[in-house]
Amino acid sequence: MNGLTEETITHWHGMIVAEQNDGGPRYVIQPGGSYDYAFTINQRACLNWYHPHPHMLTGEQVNLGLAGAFIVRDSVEDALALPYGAHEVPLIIRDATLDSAGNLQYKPRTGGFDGQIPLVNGTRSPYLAVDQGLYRFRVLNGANARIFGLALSNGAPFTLIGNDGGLLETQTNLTRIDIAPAERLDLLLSFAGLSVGQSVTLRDQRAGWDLLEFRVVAPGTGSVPTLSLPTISKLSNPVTTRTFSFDGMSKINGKLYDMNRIDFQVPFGQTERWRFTTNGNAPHPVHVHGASFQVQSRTGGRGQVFPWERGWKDTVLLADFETVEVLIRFDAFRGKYLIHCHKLEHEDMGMMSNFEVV
Ligand SMILES: [Cu+2]
Repeated sequence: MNGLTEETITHWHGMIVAEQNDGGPRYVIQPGGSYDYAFTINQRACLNWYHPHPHMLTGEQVNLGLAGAFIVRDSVEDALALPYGAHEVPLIIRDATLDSAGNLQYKPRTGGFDGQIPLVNGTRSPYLAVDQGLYRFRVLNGANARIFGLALSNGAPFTLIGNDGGLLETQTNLTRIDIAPAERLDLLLSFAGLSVGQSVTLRDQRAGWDLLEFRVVAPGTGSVPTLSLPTISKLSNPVTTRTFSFDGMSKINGKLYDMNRIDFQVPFGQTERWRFTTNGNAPHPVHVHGASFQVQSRTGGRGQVFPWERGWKDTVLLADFETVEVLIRFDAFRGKYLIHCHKLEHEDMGMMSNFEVV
């Protein structure tokens, strides 16, 4: 039910659902109205999230707090006996600006909202009391536009085991991970190397921010295990290549979003290569509805595919001077879906395109 004084609709980011349940802008609910969703969850275990998707109002509504995460589980993941309960912690990281009364204040900029302070799970200057054991952190960048450069204050590595579309094939120790809006991470971290009474801080090395202090308050045991992670079938042999140029701050392939225009059709079940390019005004986190994709290459700019970009993704970061290629196949539902920039201010200005799986 829409209790706002403006239109809204909820999109289930990362969920593979039919068009009627995807919550795109063509399905907005008027104030006082309601919408019935009903869908079966049939996909890999992963961390997904939900947020509004009304045309031109997404940035404001997400920034003022209408978003959250949810976890999908399956038997493959269960078999790994990963940390759970108090040792599995979702971390929704975003930035915010507060007014003099301490309320969230949305001040959009065409280059993307630039908040003055970080929030983790909606909390300012947070800490988490931990024991010396092993933890699983389910991380979501829930910011409108900010990229976070995650690192620990003591230089210790995280163990990356998953991302947007669930578990990766291999675990990787990394001392820094850059995460763009809408991207997710599945991280293992043991505090066994710290004494009770010590602490370590999760930091954002891009802004120089402290994000979350881990205070070790109790003894515990548990080091990072060597996991037998699932294999991922690779998409291959694309039938066609489509190029999407993210132009300026509001256009894809030179066009502003038009809710009533379908820009292209994609045959159901066909593997395609989608090439994302930009001629400036990036970074653009590119998000696709209706299917996950596999990142193949990044040329120019940072010039590599990072460990957190392997496996299944629904959002990939495109920076200036970069071309990113992915393979994608829509094999769950026919219907109308979206590709757009997930810098929400770009999305709201029209950097979005409708397509139809036929
Ligand atoms: Cu953009």
